[in-house]
Amino acid sequence: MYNTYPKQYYNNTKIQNTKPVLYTVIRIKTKEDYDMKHEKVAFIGLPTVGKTSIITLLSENKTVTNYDPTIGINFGFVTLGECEVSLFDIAGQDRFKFLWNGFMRGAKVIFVVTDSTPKNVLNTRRIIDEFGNKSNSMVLAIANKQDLAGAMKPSQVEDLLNVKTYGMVAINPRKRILMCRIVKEALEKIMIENSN
Ligand SMILES: Nc1nc2c(ncn2[C@@H]2O[C@H](COP(=O)(O)OP(=O)(O)OP(=O)(O)O)[C@@H](O)[C@H]2O)c(=O)[nH]1
Ligand SMILES: [Mg+2]
Repeated sequence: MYNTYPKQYYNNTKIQNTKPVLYTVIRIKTKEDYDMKHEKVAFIGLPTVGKTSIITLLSENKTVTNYDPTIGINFGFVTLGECEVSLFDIAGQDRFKFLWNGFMRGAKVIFVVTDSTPKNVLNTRRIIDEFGNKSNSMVLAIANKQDLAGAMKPSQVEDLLNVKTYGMVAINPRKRILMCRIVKEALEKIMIENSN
């Protein structure tokens, strides 16, 4: 998973972290790449809700323990069946909101992530109103941090957000399979809808 805005650059100090970005851009395609379908999925939501944790779990099968705010965006990839899915995790901080529309463009599915606290869910509702309705993508929600005391149940979050909502614990490695299944089923549903 590669951050396009290396923190070293952002802090105006030494640039050390640009190689992985180039690697992503000029990656030589293999025959298998051409045989595969490619789809884009984006994750948006307020800071600290767990977007980076989710794409790290999906793409690297690792859990995130520290909070390292995303600067700009992170990319990740996961192969689900015959499909290589590129995962775009867009920084939640207000100063990066100008990026959201651009990076969501072309995404088949947009996951709006919340940390399942009542306050965050209500603020997430505003995000859906502002960004979700503009796009042609399928919009789904992730009620993350289900392990924390006081977390709203996914069904309660769904009632407030008015979009299909899945519970998640992005710091639990055993939840990776569930998260893969959620993404795969969403993409399959879109494919079926588009073929009708
Ligand atoms: N308890 C708990 N903590 C979690 C969970 N998912 C993520 N976290 C923690 O929440 C913190 C923030 O997670 P991130 O994934 O960095 O949050 P983010 O949404 O990417 O935040 P920004 O990059 O600022 O937009 C980290 O310390 C994670 O370890 C979860 O399901 N349960
Ligand atoms: Mg992040």
